[in-house]
Amino acid sequence: MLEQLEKLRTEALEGLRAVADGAALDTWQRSTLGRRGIVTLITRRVGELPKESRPAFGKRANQVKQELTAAYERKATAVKADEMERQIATGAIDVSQPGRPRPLGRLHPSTQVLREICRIWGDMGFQVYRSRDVETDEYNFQLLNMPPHHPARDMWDTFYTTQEGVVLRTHTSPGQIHAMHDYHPEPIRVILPGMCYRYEQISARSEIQFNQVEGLAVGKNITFADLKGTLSSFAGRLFGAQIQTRFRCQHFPFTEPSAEMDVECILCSGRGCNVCKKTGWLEILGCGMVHPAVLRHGGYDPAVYTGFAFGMGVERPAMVKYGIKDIRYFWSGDLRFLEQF
Ligand code: FA5
Repeated sequence: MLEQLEKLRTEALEGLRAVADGAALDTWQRSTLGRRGIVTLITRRVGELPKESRPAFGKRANQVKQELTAAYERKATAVKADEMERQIATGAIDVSQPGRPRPLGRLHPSTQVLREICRIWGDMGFQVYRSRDVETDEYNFQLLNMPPHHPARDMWDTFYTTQEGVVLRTHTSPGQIHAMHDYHPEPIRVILPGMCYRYEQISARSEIQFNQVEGLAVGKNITFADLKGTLSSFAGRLFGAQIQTRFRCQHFPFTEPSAEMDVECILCSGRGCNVCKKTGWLEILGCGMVHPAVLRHGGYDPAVYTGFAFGMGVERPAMVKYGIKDIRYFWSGDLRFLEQF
């Protein structure tokens, strides 16, 4: 049987030498080294030999198998290279054609603008403070000067959970109280970015989930002029120094006095469109001086400390910045929209 093995080896190597293309190579591989190939078949017959001859035969059969496998691999590389050269020569592969670009993932436009907003506030000396998405009624409302049944709660259409007193935060303002508890009695200058949730009528400018960036400064002698100057400076950095802004009176239970800041609608250059409700202005944030009751809830004495706070959307400024006409694009998952950023 050993002679048979040697003969088989010589014939297999000769056969391999004659192989000229991929198809013939596959056939050779199957008939020689495959599960039903001759090498496998002869190795299985080892049991027919006398016991004392079996180890020598087994050893040699392994050597032959390894030798043929190595020869096959060398041949496969050579055949592949030959075939490639033939294809190039006959023009089947156009090596001058530019490669196809691989599609790359990218950051969501909200994330891009959120990061830019955080970077600007960082440059202006504000630290990022992370607060929670799931809040208690106490922090989302009561400590912000809205006791149970207070009518001002209607300003935020709230998602309540099945757990009593637990809500999805409707704004990032409850983070103000967490920050005050953590920083007390030090002065504070923080921003609080995060997702907010409201049971809203969805429209071109309102979504049920959106990002906000809250800001809070607490210290001694902080005035409304500081608030106006800081926010105007921020708007200039985000939209460009030429952007027009305006402050309007507003009411928030947790600030007194309160205001809203609008920026000129870039989409219609102030002429009036659906997004700005024909006013030429887009509201991007609410703000005001921290209410004395809120300072007290945070542990700060309002006779000594004052502060300002603001809460801005992220998607609305992004709409202004990039000329996006409908907020619903943000969470639509439409790649034609996302790939533009
Ligand atoms: C508030 O949420 C207040 N907490 C802001 C505040 C903070 C006032 C601190 C005073 C002091 P308002 O509901 O107006 O206010 O929302 C603030 C900003 O979030 C809006 O100007 C807007 O840019 C964005 N926003 C509000 N609702 C939506 C919505 N449904 N879809 C997208 N953006 C929204």
